[in-house]
Amino acid sequence: MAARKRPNAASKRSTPTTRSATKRANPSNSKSTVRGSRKGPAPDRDPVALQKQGAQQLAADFPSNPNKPKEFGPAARKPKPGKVARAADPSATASTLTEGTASQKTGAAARSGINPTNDSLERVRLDSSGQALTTNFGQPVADNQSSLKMGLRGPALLEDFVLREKITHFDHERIPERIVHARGSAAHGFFECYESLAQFTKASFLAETGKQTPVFVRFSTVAGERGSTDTPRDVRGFATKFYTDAGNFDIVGNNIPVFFIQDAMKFPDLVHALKPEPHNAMPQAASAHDTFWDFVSLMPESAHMLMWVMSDRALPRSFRMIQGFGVHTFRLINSSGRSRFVKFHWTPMAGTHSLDWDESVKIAGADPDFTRRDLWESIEAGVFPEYELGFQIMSEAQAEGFSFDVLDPTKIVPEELVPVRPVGRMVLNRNPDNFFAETEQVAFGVQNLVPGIDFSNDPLLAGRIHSYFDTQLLRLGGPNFHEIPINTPIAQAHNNQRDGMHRQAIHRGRVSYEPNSLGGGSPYQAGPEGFTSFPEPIADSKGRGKPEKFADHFSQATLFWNSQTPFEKAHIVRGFRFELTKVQVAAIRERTVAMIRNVSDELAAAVADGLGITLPRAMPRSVDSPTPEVLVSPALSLTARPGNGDVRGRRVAVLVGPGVDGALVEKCESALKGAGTVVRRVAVDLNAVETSTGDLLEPDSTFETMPSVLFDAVVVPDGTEGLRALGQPLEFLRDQYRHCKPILYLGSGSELVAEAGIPTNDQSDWALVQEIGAFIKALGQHRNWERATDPPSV
Ligand code: HDE
Repeated sequence: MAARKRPNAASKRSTPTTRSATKRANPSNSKSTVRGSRKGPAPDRDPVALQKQGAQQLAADFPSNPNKPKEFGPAARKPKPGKVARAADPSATASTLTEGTASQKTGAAARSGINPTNDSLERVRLDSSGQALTTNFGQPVADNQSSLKMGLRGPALLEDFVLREKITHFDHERIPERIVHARGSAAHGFFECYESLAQFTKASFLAETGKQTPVFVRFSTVAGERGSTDTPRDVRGFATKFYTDAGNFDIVGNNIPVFFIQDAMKFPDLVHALKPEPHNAMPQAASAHDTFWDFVSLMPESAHMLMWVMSDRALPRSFRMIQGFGVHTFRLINSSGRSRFVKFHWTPMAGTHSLDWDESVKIAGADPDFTRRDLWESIEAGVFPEYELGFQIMSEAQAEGFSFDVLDPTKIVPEELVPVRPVGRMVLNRNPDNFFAETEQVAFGVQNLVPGIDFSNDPLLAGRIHSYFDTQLLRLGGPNFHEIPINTPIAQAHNNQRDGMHRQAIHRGRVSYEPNSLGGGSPYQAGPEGFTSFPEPIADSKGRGKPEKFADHFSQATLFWNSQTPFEKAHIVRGFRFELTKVQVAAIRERTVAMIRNVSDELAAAVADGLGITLPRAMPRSVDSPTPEVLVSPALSLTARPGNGDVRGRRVAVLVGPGVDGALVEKCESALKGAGTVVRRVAVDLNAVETSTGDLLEPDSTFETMPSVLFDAVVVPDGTEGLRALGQPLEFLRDQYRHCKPILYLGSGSELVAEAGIPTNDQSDWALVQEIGAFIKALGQHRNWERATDPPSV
C-alpha cells in the first residue's frame, strides 16, 4: 500500500507541525518514530505516534504470557490473577484517536475501567411528562389520530412511516412466555446480613453485619399461562436475584422444599404431563387431570412432593406468607477453601397462611389477580413483605451419615436434624415501574453464583444449570439478555464477549481476546479473587442411573403426613380426593391410591373412601424404607410459623344496609384502620345507606363486585335487619364461616349471622366474636381451621 494519509479527524485533535505531518506521510518514518528515533517528531506531540508507542510499550511489557506455565498440573488448581500493564498514554488502548471528539450524541470518551450499563436502573427510567409525542427515532408526530390517506375518503398510503412504525412495534410487543412459572409478580427490595458468615463462606454479601444488598424477587405459579389465575392449587416460585458487589447471585427456589423428580432427564416429561393436555389445551393452571396423575403415579419419587402440593402449602393467602426454599443442596466455601453443604430457607415474618380450596376456586372468578394485587397494594401501602433467610449448614461427613441422600431433591433435611440458622432478612419495599421491562424480562438462573457458593452434585440441579441460561436465549431474543437493565449486575462486568443481537455496550479498543498485551492484559483473569469451583475429588466410572439411597420414595412423605395437624391432614385428603375425582381414568385413580398407601394407610383409606373405591394393595416399593432419624417434624406444619400476629394489609368487610348503626360502624372502622387493616363497607349497591339515626353512610363496594372471598374477615354491625332475607349478604356470611374466617357480630347483627345458619352459640369458636379487640386478635391468627367439617355444614 502506498503512503498513508493522516485521518482528517485526527488532525482536529491537535495542530500537527508540518514536519510531523510530512513524516507521517512516510510509513517508514512513522515506524522509526515509534522506536523513538531521533529523526522522528516528538512523541508527545503526535497522537498517532503516541498511540503506536503506547501499543509498542504495552506489547513489550509482555515478552511472554506469564500465566501460561500455570495452566498445567497442580499449579492450575490455584489460578493466578492475570498480568496488567498500564499504557503511558490512554490512546494506546483506544478504538480511535478521535474518541475525544464529543458531540451531543457521542458524549465523552469511555471512562477508564467503567461499564456504564452496570449502573442503577435510574439510567433507563423514562418519564414523558410534558413531552410531545414522537416516533421511536424522535421525530415529532403531528397527528396521532388518523393514518395518511389520499383524500379523506381515499386509500391509506404506504409511505405513512408513522403508522407503520406504530403498528409494527405493536405487532412485536409479545415475547415467548416462560415455559413454566409464566405467571408472576415481582418487587424490589434489599437483603441485610445479620452477622459475618466468613467462617462458612467468602460470599461478600454475607461478610459484614448490617451489609445491605439490593434484590429483585419474582413470585410465580408454575403450571398456568401468563394470563392465568393467581389461585390454582400449585407450587409457588420464589426467585431472588441478589445484586451483590461480587456479581449477581440468584436463589431460584419454590415455596415447597422438595421436587417431583430426581433427575433433570424427567423434567420435560413432568411439565408435559402437568401442562394443559396437548390435544385440547385443557385444563388451564390445574394439575387435576389425567396426564399429570398418570405420570406422577408411575414416578413414585413424586410422592413426597405430592403431599406438599395436596396440602394448603399450594394455596397461599399471599406471597407475603410463603416460605421459600432453594430445594437443592448447595455448598458454602470459605476463604480457606473448606466446603460445607447448605440448604437455603426463606421464612415470612407474616407467618405461613393459606386459603381454603373452595375459596381459591371462587377467588379465581372474583379476582384472578388476587396475589398480584395483594403484593402490589401491600407495598404501595407501606406494608413491606419481609422474610428471614436461614441456612441449614452441614459437613459432607455429617450428610454422608443420613439415612437419605442430600443430593436427592425429593428429600428435605429435617430441621430437627440440622437446625436452620438465621443469616439475614429481606424487605421488599418498592414496586417495579414497568411490568414488562422488569418483571417479564428478568432472567433468573441457578447458574448465577458468586465466590463462596457452589453447586452440589444434585442431578436435578445439574440440568437447571443449563436450562435457565438456555431458555433466556429464546425468550429474550439472544445472548445479550444480561444487558437488559433489570438483569445487569451492579458489580462491574468486563469481558471479551462481543456482538450478538441487541448489543448495548460500546466496547472501547481493538482488543477482544485474552491473553493480550495490546490491551495491557485487561480485562485480566481474577485468580484467587474470582469464582473457583470446589475441587471435589471424584473417582468413578461414567454411566447413567441413580444412587441406592434415592430409591426410598416414601419415608419422608410419611414424615410429612405424620407432622401435620388434624385439620391439615383433612385438607390433604380433600386435595387428593378433588384431584383424583377429576381424573377420568379409574386405573390412574387406583394406581395413585396404591402409591399413597406407602405413605399412610390412614391417608389412602380416606382418599379411597372419597373416591368410592376399595383400598387397593400398596404399590411395590423400590426398596424397604430405611429407619428415619426423625419421625415427626413439627416444623413441617403450616401452624409452626403463625407469624407475628400483624394484621396490616388484611382486608375486612363491614356489611352495611338501611338502619345500620353508623356510629358503631365508624368506631369499628377506626379501630381496624388503626391496626393497619384495609376496611371496605360492603352494601347491596353504591347508594348511600341511611343509618339508624338518619345519617347517610357511603358504601365502598358491593356484594356483587367484592364477594366474601376477597376479605379476610367480616364485621356485622348492629342494625343489619335491612340485609336479612337477601341472598347476597347471607351467602357472604356463609362463605366467611365456611372459609373459617373471623366474624365480628354486634347487637342485632347476630340475627343476620344466625339466619345464615352460623352457630352463634359455639363457645369453642374463638373466631366468632363480639368484641373488636378479640376480632383483631383473631384476624392476626388468620383462620379457625378447626371449625370446618367435611362436607361443610354451612
Ligand atoms: Fe425451574 N425453570 N426448572 N425449577 N423454575 C424455569 O426458567 C427447569 C425447578 C423455578 O421467576 C424456566 O426463566 C428445569 C426446581 C422458578 O423467572 C426454565 C428443572 C425449582 C422459576 C426452568 C427445573 C424451580 C423457574 C422457565 C429441572 C425449585 C421462575 C423460564 C431440571 C428449586 C423464575 C425461566 C422466574 C423457571 C427449568 C426445576 C424453580 C425452563 C430444567 C427444582 C422459581 O429454565
